[in-house]
Amino acid sequence: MKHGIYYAYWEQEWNADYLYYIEKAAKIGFDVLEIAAHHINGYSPAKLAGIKRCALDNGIALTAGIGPSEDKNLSSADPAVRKAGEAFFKETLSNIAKLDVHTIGGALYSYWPIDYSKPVDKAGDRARGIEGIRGVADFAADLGIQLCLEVLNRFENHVLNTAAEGVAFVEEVGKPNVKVMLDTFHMNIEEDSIAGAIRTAGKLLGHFHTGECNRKTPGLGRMPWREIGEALRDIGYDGIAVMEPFVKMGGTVGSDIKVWRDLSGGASEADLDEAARRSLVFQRYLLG
Ligand SMILES: [Mn+2]
Repeated sequence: MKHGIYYAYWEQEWNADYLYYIEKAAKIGFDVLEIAAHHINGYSPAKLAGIKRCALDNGIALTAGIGPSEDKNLSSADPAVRKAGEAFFKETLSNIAKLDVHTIGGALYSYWPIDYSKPVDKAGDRARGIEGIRGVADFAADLGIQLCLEVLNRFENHVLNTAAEGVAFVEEVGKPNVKVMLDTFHMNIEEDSIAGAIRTAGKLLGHFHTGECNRKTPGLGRMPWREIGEALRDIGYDGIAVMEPFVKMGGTVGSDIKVWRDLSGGASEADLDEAARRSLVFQRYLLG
């Protein structure tokens, strides 16, 4: 298993200098840095090439995360929005391919953050989401990219809340490069058994996010890491475990993630680096 971290641990805005975080992740000892795909369509070819080169030079593989905005939602009831979503995905996939990214995860089948002030049509969104993902899956496959559909808790999405729902969705899509993605933070809210959910995903598990129940770095809370490690070994998971901690208030990241207190204990950037390093040691030991 390879181990990574999501850059937004250190950031309060989604747009960031990825060169800086590639070097930081490498120095701490990570194999992988996960970046947000939201802004890269505005990057020049030279900037994309520079990021790819920096990752290569630092021995870091990149993965991408995304929560499409509401106007690019593949499951929208509005055909024009679905069309915009497909165009957005094709452009984004082409650009992340230039970064040598082979895994993109998140609420690809929907949008994020969800606006629950509007009525929810779970069955309709699910059906349109399946068609939408099917419509971009071959395009992604041609670029060597797997689409990992993240199962989210009820407060952030309504289409996929459990591993079983993720598996049923992915099986209905029926494309080999479309996989289930699980995240311990969301599983803690929705699953009867966290290990059971991992076993339910089984061979369809394509990407894995880690974090404590309150999104602190793995090892600081009460998540059953030993049980999680056993389940990942049972299913023969040999993908990437990306820790996705959020511990600082502020900015768009703080408000989108709903961080309303400083969970870092007033940590400096150096303290955050050290906490990530300790968590990486812990995660390698328990997950493998
Ligand atoms: Mn996640």
